[in-house]
Amino acid sequence: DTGAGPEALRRRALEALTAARDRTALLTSCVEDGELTAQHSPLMSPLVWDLAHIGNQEEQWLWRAVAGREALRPEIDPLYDAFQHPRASRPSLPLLAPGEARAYAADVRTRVLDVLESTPLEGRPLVDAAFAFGMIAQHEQQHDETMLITHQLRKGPAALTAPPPPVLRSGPLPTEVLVPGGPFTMGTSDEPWALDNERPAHPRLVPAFHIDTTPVTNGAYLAFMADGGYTDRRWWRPEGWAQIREHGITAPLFWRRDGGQWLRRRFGVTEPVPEEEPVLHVSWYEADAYARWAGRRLPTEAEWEKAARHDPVTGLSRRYPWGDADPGPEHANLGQRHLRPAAAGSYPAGASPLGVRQLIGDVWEWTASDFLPYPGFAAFPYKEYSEVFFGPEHKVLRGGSFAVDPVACRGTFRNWDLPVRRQIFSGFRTARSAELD
Ligand code: AVJ
Ligand code: FE
Repeated sequence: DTGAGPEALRRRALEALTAARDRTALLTSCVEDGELTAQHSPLMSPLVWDLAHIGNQEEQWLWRAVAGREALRPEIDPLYDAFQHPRASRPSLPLLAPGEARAYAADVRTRVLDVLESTPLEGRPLVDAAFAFGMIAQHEQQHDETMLITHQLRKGPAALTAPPPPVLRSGPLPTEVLVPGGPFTMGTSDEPWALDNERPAHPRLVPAFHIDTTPVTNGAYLAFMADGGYTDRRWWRPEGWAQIREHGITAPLFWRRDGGQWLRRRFGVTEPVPEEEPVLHVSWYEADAYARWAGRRLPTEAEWEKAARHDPVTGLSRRYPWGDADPGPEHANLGQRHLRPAAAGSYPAGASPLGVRQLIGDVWEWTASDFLPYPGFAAFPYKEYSEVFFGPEHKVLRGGSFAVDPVACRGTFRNWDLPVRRQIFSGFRTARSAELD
């Protein structure tokens, strides 16, 4: 059964929940329990908070809201409410200990799988069940990316290893691609697991523009650094200039100069910065400054999505750059299979109709755009997922990183963060308007 019938929905939900839990188990078992309660960075929660928060959200949405059952641990809800406790304060909360957190998440999961077997997946009184299972699987995978960021910030020897991405390259590529002007369909109204901020589908007029064929590489970024990029105020927004001055920032996060060369530390291993890889761990301000130095700019969110989804032959928007098929290992570097981005120009099978590469996977891509609702937006199922973050203080990132699972990544998926953030798996590509030709 590969269609959209109830059995296929059920199977997809089971697979997505199971894959997420396998990843969570790996991320929370590859270090000693003592490290789960430690604060590896004030920017992040202790790993044991993510673990119990995953279980608590699952309890709230699937056990309570979908199944209509009585709360299992209502007294811990406030501890795991992200809005009540900023990340830096979470280590000092009376959190469930690692063993308790594991047992709680496992207990919720056992109950939820019973619910999945016995619940009609069509519309339910409180929340649509088919959507809720997908939302919770995505939520866990999002926290699995968050936990991988915590692992990257953690000191000490490697706890996680993975093979490097395959070398999947073909001939020389043009540096940029022209995307013709005209309307395209942005967002979605029919992707079943799309979150509220991706909805609804709506027309957008996007004038012609050029966009980089691949994300900006470490090699290109090193040229910006060598040209005094971090010491020339001309390239920087005032807030970005203030940040690099205050914190003495002269390179992407996790980079260190050793004699004549730049090294970077990744998951406990230090190595020379590979020039052909997309640059990673840069803030929106660094991406914006690089683009200005290069005589270009960041793409808007609409430009990014048009480059990723618009098929100029049919005029329709695809689910992914390569078409409507779910992401396979030949299309994109996703799912923590490899703990690094692939060389720029990789994944020819994942190219867009116009030949833009690596839009999905590898690195999150900063866009020029503020995180704002689409026309017709309706918060669903809760205001705290997206709505409370709308506004000029958050910038949109697109495309997903090597750390994102396919279930939480699509051509329409929108991520957001503060423009100063650089511990996330963030890179970028640049663009320019075509009317300046
Ligand atoms: C969409 C990645 C910004 O991690 O803050 C997790 C996802 N929302 N739990 C975040 C999320 C609630 C969210 N981002
Ligand atoms: Fe969460």
